[in-house]
Amino acid sequence: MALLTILEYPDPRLRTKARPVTAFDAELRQRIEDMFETMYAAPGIGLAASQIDWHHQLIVMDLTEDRSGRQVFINPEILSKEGSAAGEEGCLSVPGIYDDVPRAERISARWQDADGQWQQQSLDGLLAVCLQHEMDHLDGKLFVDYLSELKRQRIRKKLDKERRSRTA
Ligand code: K1U
Ligand code: ZN
Repeated sequence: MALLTILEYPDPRLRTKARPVTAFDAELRQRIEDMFETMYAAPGIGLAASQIDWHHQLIVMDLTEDRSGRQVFINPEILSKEGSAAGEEGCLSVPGIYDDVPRAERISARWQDADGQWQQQSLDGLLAVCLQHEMDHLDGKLFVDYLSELKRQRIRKKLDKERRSRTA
């Protein structure tokens, strides 16, 4: 297993559009394991492949505290959206920043699992919010894109300052 580097805002590679996953092989299974290890170490509840600079439609998620709820979403599609839920979100690519983002409250989605089998389910609560956040990553979109330009400027400055003090 390997800990992978998570790209940080405003890295332009985070804007790359992810391509579909086509090979459901041992290499993909290893990447999924590495992404779970990286997400747990961060720590986070979700991670999109775009964040580790692999631009394919792969997401891992675990909303449990005891790491018992591993979920893998490959080539996900949202079929329908209902309601609205504006909640506070964080992002491992924008460390230490939390803000409200407007999301659909319930979604119906389909995706492939690690064996390539199609799954379809209605999702709500944090699972629905997290999947929308991670699917934005696959589209090259970040939660800060929903905020004002002034907030984004402040966030860029804060993260720059933190990076400079880390490397000093
Ligand atoms: O995509 C990411 O960067 C992961 C992100 C997912 C997410 C969180 C909240 C709302 C929407 C999407 C995170 O995991 S941020 C960290 C976090 O939420 C968390 C960390 C430790 C324990 C519990 C939560
Ligand atoms: Zn994120």
